Amino acid sequence: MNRSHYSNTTTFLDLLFNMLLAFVALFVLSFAMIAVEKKNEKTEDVKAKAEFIITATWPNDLDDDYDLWVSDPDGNIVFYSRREEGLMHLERDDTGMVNDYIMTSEGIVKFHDNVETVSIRGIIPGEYIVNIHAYRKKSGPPIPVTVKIDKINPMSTVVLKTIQVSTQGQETTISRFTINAAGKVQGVTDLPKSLLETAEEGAPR
Ligand SMILES: [Ca+2]
Ligand SMILES: [Ca+2]
Repeated sequence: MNRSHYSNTTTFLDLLFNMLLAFVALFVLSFAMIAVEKKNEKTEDVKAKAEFIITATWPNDLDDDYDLWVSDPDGNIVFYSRREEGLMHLERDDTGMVNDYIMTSEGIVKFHDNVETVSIRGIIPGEYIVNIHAYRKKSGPPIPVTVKIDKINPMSTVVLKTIQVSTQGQETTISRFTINAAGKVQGVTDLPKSLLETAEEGAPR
């Protein structure tokens, strides 16, 4: 083997080694990128747990029990006695002052706010109806009940509305809104529709 041949072989081996290093580096990098993508997917999963949050609030010092009734495009209705239907979930039925004290490991904790919450975990395209029903109204004068409908991904308030509830048994349609397949809110009206009557009609006899 002459000197130049030896030198050529060394250069070739160097080149080969460098190429191998580059391949290894690319390989490692691609795995790192897959890991990052997976992490992002996980974060998306957490974010996607609720697409819409509906809250109803009324003055904290009242022992009145107002209820959220929500229907989806498949005809499912959630309220205090059907807490989970389709992709909707009644997170909390606030009954005025009755369930304001919560037993925890730290003792009794008072939850002072009058707030009832329904979450919608996924999108079914079509019309949703949100009603407020005055289940128990101990207070005399008309009471303001505020309902907020928030879209989560991305965050925006679809409806923020305060109604006056004057009698026990009063049912008010807060909003009817239509969601398209992409999750976009397209139409919002408040044309009245009773969900108590709808639930009764649909109930097995
Ligand atoms: Ca309630
Ligand atoms: Ca309460």
